[in-house]
Parts: sequence; structure tokens; C-alpha cells
Amino acid sequence: MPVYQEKQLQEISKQFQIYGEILHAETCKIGHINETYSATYDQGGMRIRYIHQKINKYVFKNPTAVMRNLERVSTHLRFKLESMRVPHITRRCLAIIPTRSGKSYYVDRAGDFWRTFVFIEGVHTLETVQSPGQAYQAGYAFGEFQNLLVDLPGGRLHETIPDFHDTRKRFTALQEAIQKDHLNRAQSAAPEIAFALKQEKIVDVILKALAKGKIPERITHNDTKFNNVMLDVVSGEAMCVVDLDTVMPGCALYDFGDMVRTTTSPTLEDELDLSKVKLQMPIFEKLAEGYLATAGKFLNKAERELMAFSGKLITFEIGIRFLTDYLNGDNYFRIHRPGHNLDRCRTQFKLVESIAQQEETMQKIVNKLNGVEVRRRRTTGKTKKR
Ligand code: GN1
Ligand code: MG
Repeated sequence: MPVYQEKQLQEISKQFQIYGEILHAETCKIGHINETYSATYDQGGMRIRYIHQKINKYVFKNPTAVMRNLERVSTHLRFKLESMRVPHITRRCLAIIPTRSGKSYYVDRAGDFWRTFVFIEGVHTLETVQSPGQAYQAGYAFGEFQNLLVDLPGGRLHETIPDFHDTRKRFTALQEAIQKDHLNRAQSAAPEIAFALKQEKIVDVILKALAKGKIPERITHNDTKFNNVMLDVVSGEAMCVVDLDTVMPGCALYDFGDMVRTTTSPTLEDELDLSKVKLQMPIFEKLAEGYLATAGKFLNKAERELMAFSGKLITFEIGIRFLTDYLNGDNYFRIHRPGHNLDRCRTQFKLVESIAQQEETMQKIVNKLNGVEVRRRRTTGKTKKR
């Protein structure tokens, strides 16, 4: 981390209710959007860590709304966990450290918003799933997250990024970027553009179901990447769901879809060897099982029926977002090499193909988990063929 940032962080850290001297700080290289640091303090002779995070103003145009949502969501989660008598609550949900004046964030001289969280010890996040059990944990944790927020009081949350998963608007944005092509990059992405445009028929499926009221609006996380679940390093149990800036009104399937995207392939999001990118069915099965163990308490029939499809749609959506950003000049997602967003896009599209090939089997697994077959057998007396 450059020295000036460390100095800047020392200034920032003084604004929060932390009773200690900052010893050192490191950049956390997670996420494409916010800047995150873990800082070690000497507090009463003990070493203690906190997370300091700067909100990306380009992406989150209304950071006050982000923080208001975060306060409400984390307070509610805490309340629910307390009432369920769950132990170690500060390892189970994000705990905001207030500023010295009691606010949840600090605005620095440059107008940037900073917040501080308790650092959760003894957990880690992983970029890829290494076992079906981990996928189960991720599914369970995000499902439980949605489940605990079903009764959030106080009215609708702010839409911190309006139309975040509006796949039609994402598709239109891609079409515009192709048409403008102001950096002359479209040619270098010709196969990806052709692939994207060919998928138009899937774009409106969930939007239509929402518009018709078949699928309800729910409070959703909206960024359910596998690396947003903290796993206990000893037990492997999912402890805490993080990255709550996009928690807002949404569709449960967006969350499930992004879990499919980020758990089922053994590869990283920007894998260059596309032959390795594929949906692994045993992982999907465990993911769905974990998710339904918790979200199964509230999902309706239409939501359950689109679970496999949602994996394809959300993988496609993120793919076209990477492609759009590549064409527009990489302004949104942080990149680490030229062409990075195009590489990410290719990986997503390869996964879309793999999901499409296996979608029927995936949905059969979901139906089985949902007990559809069992119910049919009960009503018809017949055993359904597999
Ligand atoms: C961004 O920063 P990160 O990695 O948590 C993005 C998600 C994408 C993801 C792709 C606010 O999340 O929507 O799915 O990158 N977050 C925002 O890796 O746009
Ligand atoms: Mg995020």
C-alpha cells in the first residue's frame, strides 16, 4: 500500500470510535468496486483489527442511502440473531463502528465516504468453491440472509443502484456501447458481441414474471458472489455474508443466479483457459440444497421453477456488463490488465453455454429438492419416471 494511503488511513481511523493506536494497514484485494483495508491497532495492549472501507462514489451515487440501508439491515440482522440466541453475533453479521460523533460513516475532505467494521477473525473468503459442502454453505447463508430480512421493518429500502439487475436495461446498454464503439474495440470482441445478441430471448423472462406479479419483490443481497461469504477456517461453516451495499428491493432469483455463476465452475471469473469453465452438477446440487434449506421457507412456485434458468440469466447479465464496460473503456470494473473485462466476459459466456447444456438436469434436481415428485406421487399414486 502506498505510504500516502497509510497516512490518510491514520487520519481516517481517528474519526471512528476505536480506542487504540493504528500499527499498520493492508489493502484487501477483494471486489472490483470499493477500496478496502484491514488495519491492526494496539488497543489496551491487545492487537485488534478493523476494516476501513471507502465507498466508490462513481458506482454508488448516493452513499448516504447506502449507509442508511446498511444501518437498517445490520441492526435487523443483529436483532434477529439475538432473538434466536445465536452465539458470537459479531462473527455472524457485520458490525459497524460509529464515528466519534455517532454516525455510521465519515466524509473526508475529498468528499469520500468511509465506514469501519469489526474485523471478523478466524474466517476466510475463497474465490472458487473447492467442495460441494462449501457450495451448500454459500447457498444456506444467502438463503438465510434473505429469510432473516423478510420482516425488515421501516418501509422499502433505498435502491442504491437503480435497475441493478434490469436485464433489459443491461442489454440496451450493451447495444448502445456496440453502436457507439467510441474506442474501436467492437471488432476485437466480435464473437462475444454476436453471442450476446443471440441470447436476447432470455433477457425479459424474469422481468416479465415480476411485472405480472408471478414473482414478488423481496429484499435481496444482489451481489451473492461466493467470495462474499465468510467461512470459518476451522469448521468451514458460513459465518457471515458481507458486501451489503447492494442489499435492496430485488428478486430472490437474482441472488440464486449469481450463486450459480460464482460457485459452480472450478475457475476464477477471469479464467483464460475456457476449456476449464463449466458447471459442475454435484456442486450445483449442493448449492441448491443449501439455498432451499433456508430460502425454501418463503419461495413461491414460480421462483422455484426458474432457479436453473436464473443461473444462466445472471451469468449472462454479468457477462454483458463486462463486455459493455470493455467497449466503453473500462470505467466501471477495476481492471488489472488490458482486455481484462473482455476476458471476464468470455469466461461468463462459456459458463452460460455450459449451463444451457445442463439446464434441464439442473431444474430436475431443483424440482426433486422441492419435493415436486413426492407431491405428484402422493396425488396420482404413480411413481414419476426419472
Ligand atoms: C462487482 O466489487 P464486487 O466484486 O463485490 C459488482 C457485481 C458484479 C461483480 C462481478 C456494485 O462486485 O455486481 O457481479 O463485480 N458490484 C457492483 O465480479 O456493480
Ligand atoms: Mg460487491
